[in-house]
Amino acid sequence: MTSSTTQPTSNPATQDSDFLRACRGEATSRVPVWFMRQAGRSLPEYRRLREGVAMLDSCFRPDLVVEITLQPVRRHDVDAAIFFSDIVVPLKAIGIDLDIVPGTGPVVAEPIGRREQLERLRPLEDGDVEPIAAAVGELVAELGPTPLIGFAGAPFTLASYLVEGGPSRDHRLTKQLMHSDPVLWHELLGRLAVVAREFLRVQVEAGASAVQLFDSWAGTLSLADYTEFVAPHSRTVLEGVAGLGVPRIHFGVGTGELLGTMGEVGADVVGVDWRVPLDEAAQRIGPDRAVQGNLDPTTLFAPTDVVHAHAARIIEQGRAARGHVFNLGHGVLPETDPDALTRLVEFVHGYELD
Ligand code: 1CP
Repeated sequence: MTSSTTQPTSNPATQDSDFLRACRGEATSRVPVWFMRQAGRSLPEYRRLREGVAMLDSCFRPDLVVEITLQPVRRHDVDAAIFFSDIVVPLKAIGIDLDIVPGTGPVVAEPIGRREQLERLRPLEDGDVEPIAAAVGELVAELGPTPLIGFAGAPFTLASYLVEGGPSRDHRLTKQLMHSDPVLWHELLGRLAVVAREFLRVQVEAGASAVQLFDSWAGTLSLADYTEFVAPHSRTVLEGVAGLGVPRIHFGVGTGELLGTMGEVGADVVGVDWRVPLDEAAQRIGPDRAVQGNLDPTTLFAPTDVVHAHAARIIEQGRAARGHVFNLGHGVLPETDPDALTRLVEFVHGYELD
């Protein structure tokens, strides 16, 4: 990570927070913890606030974004906030006709598969996402020393929604395009990389003090395909924000075979799902990077003592890494009891590190 003068959240208390210290591989007095999808449907206060407001509309309303982002911080005492938005927000902002359909996810009106459609993917400009920058600015003021994580979808995961037209189990059309027209594929991912990089830059310049690149579906690829068709573009995003001086977290699901490469494309922290123990993950990632993870989100449906036994194991395994940010291995499931999350935060914070 390079240090920088352009990062406005140089609040010393934020910079000294356990979360940012762990991301940088520095010692912490307790293990920092936050949860992917900590804002959202597991919280009754979220469901109330979202009543009658479409998901994408809520993402462009700073008042709602600020309140929804703060809800899990107040309730669970997590060590970081994650900006409430969605990976498709920057695509919507450059004019792609898409919606987030309740119970389904992002749905694209006219999926992309031909060269002449690429023109629609123009670069993101600051004016496209003014409400996002405004919300980040308000949030950073409200959060005080608690860091705000900005995020973007990685080129491959964004391409999957654009090419398939919506969520996909096997990513068949995406891989078909990748293998049958590599030139078009690289142009598509190159454009998406610029959109993702700019979306991260806007959030950091408005005050986010870390970023996470979500390549949720990269785990569907072999290491060879990931390395050839995806890694160069994720590198464009992550190296493109290196100069902003904030830690960069790189996360995907089912990425056991990809962990080393996902670190090498410009990550300071590699997110690990529950399939690979963190000590093994640290071996694969190498000594220069921290890890984040990795409780199976379904474990939260087990009795409290079982959840805590898994959390203790994860904390011990995480000690093999340069730094460890406790998290789930993927997002909070909507049916999760929020009190189980609050208890888990208490347990992680109370865990004695000797
Ligand atoms: O109305 C609703 O509540 C819709 C559910 C919802 C929510 C709460 C969606 C639709 N997106 C979000 C917010 C969201 N999306 C956040 C919020 C911040 C937080 O974590 O608290 C984040 C980080 C995302 C990122 C996101 N969106 C990812 C990457 C993370 C992951 O879970 O892998 C992905 C893949 C999406 C696409 C998406 N958006 C929504 C859904 C249901 C999906 C997944 C659909 C699918 O299975 O393909």
